[in-house]
Amino acid sequence: MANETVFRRYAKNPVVTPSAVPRANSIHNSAIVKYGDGFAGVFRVDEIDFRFTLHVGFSDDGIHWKIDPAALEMKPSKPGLPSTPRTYDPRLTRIDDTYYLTWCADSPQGPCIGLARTQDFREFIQMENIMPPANRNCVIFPRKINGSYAVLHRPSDRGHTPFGDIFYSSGPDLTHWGNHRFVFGPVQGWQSTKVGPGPAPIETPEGWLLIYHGVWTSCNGYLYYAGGALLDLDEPWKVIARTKDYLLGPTEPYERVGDVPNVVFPSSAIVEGKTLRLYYGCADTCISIADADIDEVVAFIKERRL
Ligand code: BMA
Repeated sequence: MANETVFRRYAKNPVVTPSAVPRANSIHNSAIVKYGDGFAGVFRVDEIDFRFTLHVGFSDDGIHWKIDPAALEMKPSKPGLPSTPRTYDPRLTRIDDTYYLTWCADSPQGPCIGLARTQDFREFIQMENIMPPANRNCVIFPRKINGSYAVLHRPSDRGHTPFGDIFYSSGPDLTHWGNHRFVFGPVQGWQSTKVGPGPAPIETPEGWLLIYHGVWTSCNGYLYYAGGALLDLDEPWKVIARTKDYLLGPTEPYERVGDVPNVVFPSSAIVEGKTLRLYYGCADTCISIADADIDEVVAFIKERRL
């Protein structure tokens, strides 16, 4: 049974399951944006040989998807860029007419953050990695802030990372990053082990709306929840409000049962009118959606703040 939340789950969840890609063992934490008259996505696929690959998909309605059975191959912007053998947890951000893809790339030195750009979801140009190891989550803001590109990210370790704070960094050109600021870290309860940024922050009159994941450690392992925060528009490392109650937690069978049980992993948000549609990975196995009125999400964060 669903618990109290401003999000309403889609009745036919999950909307994307491993049957969408022939070689998929699972398909989950994925990046979806509005594109043309419909939607485009970069999907995380854990294949049946346990390679982790990214696959491009298109959809007219955001629910029914045609996903490329072949893994995405990127074109390097210059020679000598780090190779990306194992790729997962993509995020997409549109800035002007370009979509920027970030993802976690396992390397011998630990997980780091890759970056590519595309305008048509057919050609992806790989750029310099955004973050060195160890870092496992990174998303770009949808516009420059005070003249600089800006990201939220989560320094990590090589393993399952029993800690984790969200940091802000900015830079002039998507290659050189600095001005690192702590944004927020774990606090008691469902977000007591680690936190990490989810979809690209959404600009609202009340601040940047960030949906993030928070992790709790039970005697049986990690449980993943979706929380919300409002960050200052000009200085996004300043937290205006942050949820004490989670926005969405693993309560449905498809969120509780899968390769990794009890995981709700928010990775994309689409705003159309007043509706915020959240795409989230479920139990590291499939993808679901939940809708909310964006004003109600903002009000929830302010009312149920820590
Ligand atoms: C995190 C990431 C996610 C995954 C989650 C739960 O560390 O690797 O991709 O959904 O663990 O297994």
